[in-house]
Amino acid sequence: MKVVFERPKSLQLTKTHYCPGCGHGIVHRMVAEVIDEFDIQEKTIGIAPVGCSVLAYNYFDIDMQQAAHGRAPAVATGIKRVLPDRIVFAYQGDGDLASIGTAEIVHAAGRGENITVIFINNAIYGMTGGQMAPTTLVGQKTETSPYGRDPRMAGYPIKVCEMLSVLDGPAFIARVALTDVKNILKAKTLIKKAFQMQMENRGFSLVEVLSPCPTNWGMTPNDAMKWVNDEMTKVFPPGVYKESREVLE
Ligand SMILES: Cc1ncc(C[n+]2csc(CCOP(=O)(O)OP(=O)(O)O)c2C)c(N)n1
Ligand code: SF4
Repeated sequence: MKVVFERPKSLQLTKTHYCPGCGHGIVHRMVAEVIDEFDIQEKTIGIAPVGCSVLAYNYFDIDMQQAAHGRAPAVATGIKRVLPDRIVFAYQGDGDLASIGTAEIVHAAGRGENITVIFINNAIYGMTGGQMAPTTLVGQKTETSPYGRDPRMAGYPIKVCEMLSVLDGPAFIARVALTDVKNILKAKTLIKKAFQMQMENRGFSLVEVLSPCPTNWGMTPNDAMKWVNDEMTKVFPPGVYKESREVLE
């Protein structure tokens, strides 16, 4: 019988702890497929974050390093500088990247570190019970904003791609939404491009993935996908925000 669907070899043969309909599992698979397609399993090092994807080191079949809260870009920087022939990526949620580690990501991008960051924006702190994140939409109800995020009290969502793309350091900054098969395939293309940028020594690359958290949004997986499409993309428009930067000798 012809095999039409296989587990990427860069993913461990194990069950994940993710909730049904969560975006983390989809993105893990795409990252693993990219690693397989570039045939870099033996030389890729991933940095696991805090948050729901903290156990990423149990799911990828590659070398992994755990970073403290928000520090994944700094850990990735250190590893890449010591081992420049490796492909190094950080995998971070929005609480990890846009709140706890704001300084780390801005400075790694500004330095143009030759690393790749996969940034999962689900507009909420997933692991710790659904508190408001820097990416929570105005009006969005969370555990800590039960009447909806009020910008007079809590400010406005932080737009990471827009913010980083004005810096000179990044080579590739893009955002995509996990809303349907077409966009999931697009996410894979952008993740592959981000890895390729690093392999060509172009410097910092980041792909932001708008991703559902049905559990903390209190929605079914289908409604959560629809909410990403209908609400999140209005505030965080998908697209390529930056693609440039010459290779420094
Ligand atoms: C300095 C600090 N702040 C906050 C926490 C608690 N904490 C651990 S994981 C996490 C949530 C991370 O959420 P996110 O990065 O959005 O990932 P998700 O779970 O949504 O995938 C928080 C708040 C902590 N341990 N230390
Ligand atoms: S709480 Fe949200 S982010 Fe965490 S595993 Fe469940 S759906 Fe995914």
